[in-house]
Amino acid sequence: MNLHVTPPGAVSIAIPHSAPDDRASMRAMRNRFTGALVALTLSVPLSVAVLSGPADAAGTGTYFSSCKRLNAKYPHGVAKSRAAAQKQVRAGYLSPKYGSYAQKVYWRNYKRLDRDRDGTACER
Ligand SMILES: [Ca+2]
Repeated sequence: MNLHVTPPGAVSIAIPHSAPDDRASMRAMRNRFTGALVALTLSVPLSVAVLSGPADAAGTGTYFSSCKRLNAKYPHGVAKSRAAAQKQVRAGYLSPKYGSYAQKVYWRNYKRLDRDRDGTACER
């Protein structure tokens, strides 16, 4: 049993208990908020990945239409990293170029010229 005794002259502030409709709308609002948060969380790393991915590194690397042309400038190919270049050396090739510009050349051409996707284009 719940008795409310309000002294004369006191201001009573009624705080309504939330009706089922209110709870449903609160739940809908929370779901919308959660959905927006999830969308934001998913889109931020994605956009960062897009900005810093190979497409970005491709910026100014020279285009080569074939390995013959690439090897004319880089006799042992171009590697995406020092580790990738060392992998070629372990495999018995001479070291491909892997400096910052050689990396750009790699990212510009790797889809056509690094068919085995080992991180070095036109190794030999
Ligand atoms: Ca390769």
